[in-house]
Amino acid sequence: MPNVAATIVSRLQAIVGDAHVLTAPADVEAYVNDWRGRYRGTTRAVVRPGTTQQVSQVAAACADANVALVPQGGNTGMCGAATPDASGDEVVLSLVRMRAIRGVDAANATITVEAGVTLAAVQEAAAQAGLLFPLSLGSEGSCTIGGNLSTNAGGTAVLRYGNARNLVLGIEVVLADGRIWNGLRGLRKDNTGYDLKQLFIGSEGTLGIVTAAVLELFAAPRTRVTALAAVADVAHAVALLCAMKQALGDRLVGFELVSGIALQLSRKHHPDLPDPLPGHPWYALLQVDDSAADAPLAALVEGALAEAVGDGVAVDATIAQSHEQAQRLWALRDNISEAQRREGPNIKHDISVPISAIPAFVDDTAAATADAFPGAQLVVFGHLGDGNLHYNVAAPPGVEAQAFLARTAQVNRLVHARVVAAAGSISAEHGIGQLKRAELAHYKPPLELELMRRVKAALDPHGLLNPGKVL
Ligand code: FAD
Ligand code: 2HG
Ligand code: ZN
Repeated sequence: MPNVAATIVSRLQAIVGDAHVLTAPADVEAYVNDWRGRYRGTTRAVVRPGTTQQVSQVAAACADANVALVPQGGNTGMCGAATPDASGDEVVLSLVRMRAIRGVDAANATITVEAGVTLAAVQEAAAQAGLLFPLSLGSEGSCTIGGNLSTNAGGTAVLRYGNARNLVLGIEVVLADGRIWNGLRGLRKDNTGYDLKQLFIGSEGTLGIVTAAVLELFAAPRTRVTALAAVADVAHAVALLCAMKQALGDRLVGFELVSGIALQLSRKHHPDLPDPLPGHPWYALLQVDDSAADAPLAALVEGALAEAVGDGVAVDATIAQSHEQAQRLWALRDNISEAQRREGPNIKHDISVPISAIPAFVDDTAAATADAFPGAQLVVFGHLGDGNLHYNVAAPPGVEAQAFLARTAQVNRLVHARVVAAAGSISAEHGIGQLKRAELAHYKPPLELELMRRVKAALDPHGLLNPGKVL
């Protein structure tokens, strides 16, 4: 009898067609590396099914052959969660061909999309229907809805609309054994037992393969104000956040914190971008939306910011005068990640603590980092409105990046110990993947880990879905 694992490639070819099973090194190259260039694996094959039925048959064939699957969307993740291991035994299951928008129900304010649709394409389809899909990330042109749900992505509008999991009404999932669970319900209220979809959301491809989802849409903003404020320190940024929430209510959609260092790094790699309030240590970028076309939003925001400056909460502020100016302010913020990548490797911490604890966390961690790793460069920015900071640490000038990366475990411990002391989370939005597995095992209470393992065993008893990730 032929070895089933050895014949898996031909079985996959029979399911999806030869053209959609990639095995040549040049063809699989883009699927075995991660966006940050931190992980590299090898794969038996990359299979690219075009329908849910094909995903189901692929999963069943792999289960039969005891071959592990690594689901992958846009491959923009930050934790190596979509990269196969080095064994060459795993199959990468790319969902990028599943790009159909199955339908928009305007009266129900929902859109049903397949897993491989990019986030930008969902936003665009919602806009064409006169509605808004509010999830928004710097990677939105390439990341996919399957990846967004599987990482429970956050982004820059969580303050108003919540994380990805808050925007999902239903999902379709292929289970480890190939069965299809059609949970594509468009209901806002459904208390018929456990909310199973939420188990799959944020599970990083370890519990099931998301093939489609029903997403919630919202009234489109007709008036938008984008503003940049300079503040003296993080405590003042938090005070400004509180003042803006009070003044603007839920019209405040995003409130991003950017250190002066992070902003200048972004400009270093995009010198065409503006520097409207030069020379400050910290900035807050605000987005304020109203669904009414004639809302006096600009006057409201201007008044609130003027009061904040008058009260000494902010040092200075500027409001974008056009859509183009607003986009350029957002580009300053959104390009930080890419600018840091161009600078070379860095040690990322994607953390959350209660918003009230952020100023002390930032001060204390900066002092401790300077003590333990003199000259280490801190690039701190993120979603202050959600209590989520990207606390990235890069090598001191003159120190070879790889030599500094060898100290990752110590740097992680320094930062994460302070996160946990502040009752925070070591992964606010990027997930665990392979990057933070050891940290998860170290910090999660044993009972939570045990419950997670039991869920994993129930849904993937043979450990064939994205092994070596999360747990
Ligand atoms: P991938 O990277 O392909 O996969 C990510 C994980 O999901 C892996 O575990 C993979 O196995 C799993 N997966 C993918 N598709 C499926 C599926 N259909 N079924 C089951 N599992 C699946 N993230 C944020 O949260 N907030 C941000 O603001 C943000 N900004 C970013 C900015 C930049 C410039 C970049 C490069 C990344 C950013 N990210 C951000 C990280 C990343 O874009 C998100 O995690 C995104 O949700 C990943 O989507 P993807 O399609 O690229 O998934
Ligand atoms: C962002 O908010 C992303 O820009 C990426 O989550 C953060 O690169 C990072 O550390
Ligand atoms: Zn982020």
